[in-house]
Amino acid sequence: QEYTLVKMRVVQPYPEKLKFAKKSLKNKPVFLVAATLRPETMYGQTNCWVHPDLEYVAFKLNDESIFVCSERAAKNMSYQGFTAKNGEFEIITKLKGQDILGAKLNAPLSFNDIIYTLPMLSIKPDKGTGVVTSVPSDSPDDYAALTDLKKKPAFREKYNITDEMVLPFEPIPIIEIPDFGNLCAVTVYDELKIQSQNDKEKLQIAKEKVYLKAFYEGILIVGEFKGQKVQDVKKALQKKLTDSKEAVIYYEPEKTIMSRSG
Ligand code: ZZB
Repeated sequence: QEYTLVKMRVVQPYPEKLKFAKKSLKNKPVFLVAATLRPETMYGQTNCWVHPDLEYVAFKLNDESIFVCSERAAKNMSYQGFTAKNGEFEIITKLKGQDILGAKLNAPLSFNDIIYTLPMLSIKPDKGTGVVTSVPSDSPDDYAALTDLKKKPAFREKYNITDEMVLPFEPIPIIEIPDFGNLCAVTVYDELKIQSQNDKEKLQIAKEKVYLKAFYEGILIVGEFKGQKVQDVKKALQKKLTDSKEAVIYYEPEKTIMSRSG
């Protein structure tokens, strides 16, 4: 499986736990890296998700910048030429998702200059990097999780998330899809009467409803490829992001192969 790894730069002031590692960071840029299949949606990023209870690592790349992601993903990256020595990666510090919640980020292409790192409880530890970028206009999971945080002050408090990190951020219309309008995730969320990010079955149906339709019939309504079909610009946007070093290509081994080899 090929993903686009979007580099979301951590902006000062760093979270306490990253400051601790500052000596070894030597002002090198630190990125939370999110695996996505939808590079064409990056205009609509409103926040980044991490799981509060999952473990993440900060490790050094061969260009000395720092990536934060799951240890499993770091290991995969070390076999894909990201680090100085094949199969090896130098962990600067281990972190819990909790430790990076609230971190300020600058994300490529996003219409928001600054977005925040927020908690999502449905993040799968064994997929991608464990860091997920949030596009609530086009991803039902993201819209559900953002709506949960907006609706439930107690949920924000539990994770020390302030109002300013959540309340100003609305889904941004970026792709027009026939029958679904320009906020397809909001459309299906309402249609299926989804209640929260824990509504697993409905969210699965919601995703299936929009996925193929977005790919084959979606039209970008923003950015330099405005007016073009999603299927025609996906590759071009991936290339734009990798050429500008705001993203890299990352491969995930098939799970069946992983389990066969132990
Ligand atoms: C931006 C985005 C915009 C995404 C969208 C989806 C959608 P798939 O197809 O099942 O492989 N993702 C990545 N890693 C994780 C994880 N560890 N746990 C939970 N979710 C994760 O799903 C790939 C997508 O799942 C990725 O693409 C990422 O969210 C999320 F408009 O990135 B996506 C209808 C979906 N729309």
